[in-house]
Amino acid sequence: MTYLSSNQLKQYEDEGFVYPIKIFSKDKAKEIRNEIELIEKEMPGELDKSGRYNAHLISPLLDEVAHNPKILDAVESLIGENILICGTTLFMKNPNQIGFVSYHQDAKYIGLEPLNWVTAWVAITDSNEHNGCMRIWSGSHKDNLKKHEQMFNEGNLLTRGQTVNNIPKDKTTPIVLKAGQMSLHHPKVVHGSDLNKSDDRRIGFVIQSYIGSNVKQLLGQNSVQVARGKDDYNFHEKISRTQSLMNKDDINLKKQENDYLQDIFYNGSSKKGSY
Ligand SMILES: O=C(O)CCC(=O)C(=O)O
Repeated sequence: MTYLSSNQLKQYEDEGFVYPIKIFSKDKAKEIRNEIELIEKEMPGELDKSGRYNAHLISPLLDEVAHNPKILDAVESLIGENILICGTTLFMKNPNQIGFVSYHQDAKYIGLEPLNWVTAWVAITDSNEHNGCMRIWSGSHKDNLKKHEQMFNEGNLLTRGQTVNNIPKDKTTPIVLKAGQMSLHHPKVVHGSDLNKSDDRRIGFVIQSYIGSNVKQLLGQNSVQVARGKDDYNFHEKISRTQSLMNKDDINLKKQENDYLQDIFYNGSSKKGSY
């Protein structure tokens, strides 16, 4: 059992994130990286742009991470025992490429309410200041949602370049993780990341997000997998877990899910008037 300790719960409450939490070994992380890179080799483009969403639907090792009991124990400490997986994202930054994430709050554009949900950022490679680890503005989850501008800057890994301006950089914490460790962050905490200045890739597999079964999608449609407990609310369509690596039916399912997501990201804001 790896439920969060009282110190970890306090860190989450005070700062809006908790880390580092060890989930699996460095060797396991390498195995996962190899599977991601095999998909990239066999299916060029499959994990690019919007293809980076929901890779757990075609990768058995990423599926295993999303359902990892250690992660679920920690998540249960924050959102309760009925846990749904409502999507995942691969945040990959290659060396010698412009790639950053503008500062934003997930709750601003994801459409999941109430905010009984949490995002898990799992390091598949080491993640540090040199290769552009995530940085989080400590305590910012206690404020209201902030104004975001849409800035379509080259290299921004966010679909619509959602940006909170004037971030006090000195109040941000670099979330330094070893491969196999994770952080958990609050829906309202402001976070982003800088360029990868190293000569290797930086890969984060992000379960975005784990939601309590009482959480609705207000901007469109999400499908979910029940990761733990039960779903008495039935707000979302259920989808099955991957059958095998790069299985044809799973690839189609991933595409369907990513089409739903595009609708949330591109049309959702007008429904809610978020920007
Ligand atoms: O991987 C990154 O650099 C940022 C990730 C992020 O924005 C998120 O996990 O919500």
